[in-house]
Amino acid sequence: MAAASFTAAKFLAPVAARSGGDRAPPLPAIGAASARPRRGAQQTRLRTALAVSSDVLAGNKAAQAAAGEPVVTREEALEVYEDMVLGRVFEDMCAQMYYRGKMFGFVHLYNGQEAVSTGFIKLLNQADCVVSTYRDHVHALSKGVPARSVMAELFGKATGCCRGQGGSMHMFSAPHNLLGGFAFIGEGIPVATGAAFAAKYRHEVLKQSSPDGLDVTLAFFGDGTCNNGQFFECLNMAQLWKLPIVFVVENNLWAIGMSHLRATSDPEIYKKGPAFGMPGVHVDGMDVLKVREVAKEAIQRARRGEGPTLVECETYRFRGHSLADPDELRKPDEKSHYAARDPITALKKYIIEYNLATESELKSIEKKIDDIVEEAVEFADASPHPPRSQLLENVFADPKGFGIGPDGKYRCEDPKFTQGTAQV
Ligand SMILES: Cc1ncc(C[n+]2csc(CCOP(=O)(O)OP(=O)(O)O)c2C)c(N)n1
Ligand SMILES: [Mg+2]
Repeated sequence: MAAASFTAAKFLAPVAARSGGDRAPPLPAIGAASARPRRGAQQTRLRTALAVSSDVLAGNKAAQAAAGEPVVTREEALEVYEDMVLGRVFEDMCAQMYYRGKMFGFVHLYNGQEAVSTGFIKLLNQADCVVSTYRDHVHALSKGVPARSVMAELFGKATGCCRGQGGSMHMFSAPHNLLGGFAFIGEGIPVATGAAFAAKYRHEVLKQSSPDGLDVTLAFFGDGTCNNGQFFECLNMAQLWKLPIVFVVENNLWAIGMSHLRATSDPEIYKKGPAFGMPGVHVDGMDVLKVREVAKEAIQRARRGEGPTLVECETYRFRGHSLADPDELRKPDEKSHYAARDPITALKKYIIEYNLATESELKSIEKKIDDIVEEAVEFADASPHPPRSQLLENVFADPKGFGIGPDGKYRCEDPKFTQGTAQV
């Protein structure tokens, strides 16, 4: 059975019980494994995948916890803590820099959602791929792109990971297999599906992948994006071809100012996995250790060649949609409900309770991160702007096209170019 490696099926409390939104959705009476054979459908086409609950710490893990044993080692806990603190401090610094006029365009911060990025991406190998959205800085950091390259990119500087051509919504780094932030919602999902197809091709046809198994791709996107056709098309292809991909939905309950519960006919996104024959899993996205357990299982399934998994992480953003959003639509009690579940505070508590590290050890991690982020700002600020000749680079595939003149020089190098008088 496709979902056999996930723990037993156990259903969530109805979504209506969640905080957020202003309309209770009709409660779906659909059991996860309830997909009935359509008339004439063959037995072999029956869906066998299960939608499973987030409670992955049940069973062995619960026994471990009951016996007073932590579910992570000290090294793992500290790595995870450091990455989450890096994400938070970096984003807070971005807010400061944005309001000081150091960044241009829209900037979407990730505060509150760190458990998802860290819980998944820190389990990847270098050769594995990440595809993100416009809320992409922290995914880049978790994948190992240096903070100074991300900050310089945000400042539009030549030393940024895209040499200043991408900006906030388009982080990309080939050496880290970060295949991009994408500003159009859903746009990254086919790219991720293609990357997963390439990994399968390398493994099965070219016999090129590592002995561990297939390289895995993680596609991150939001709840609002799950009502977009590309999501459904890619779920279909990924399952049809058993691609090594994990679809990670960061369900923060809102798509700009649209409540997920108002916009979605069945708000339990994870149940859409079994509709395509893959496991769908819901996890508490404010608990990094739970996310990590689910992520481990989904990534291993993909690596073993067992195909895709859809994981819905219930999370929350602590700031407005972007730094230009006054965030007046979400109710204060909803915000405070999730603020009280801050994933970094929760992990800190866990680390101390289980004696994985002392308060002062965590403080020194926080200090180290403060220094890294300070240095990133200094580096970005001191870096040069991209040269004018870079303006049309990567815009035109045809070197004889609009961007480059017959003399082989970029047309933008013509001093008359910006005056609109250059011959093109
Ligand atoms: C194809 C497309 N349509 C509309 C938009 C405008 N838009 C920008 S963000 C957004 C909401 C996305 O919400 P969600 O997927 O939940 O992600 P979140 O911002 O919550 O991380 C929309 C509709 C867009 N970027 N792309
Ligand atoms: Mg959302």
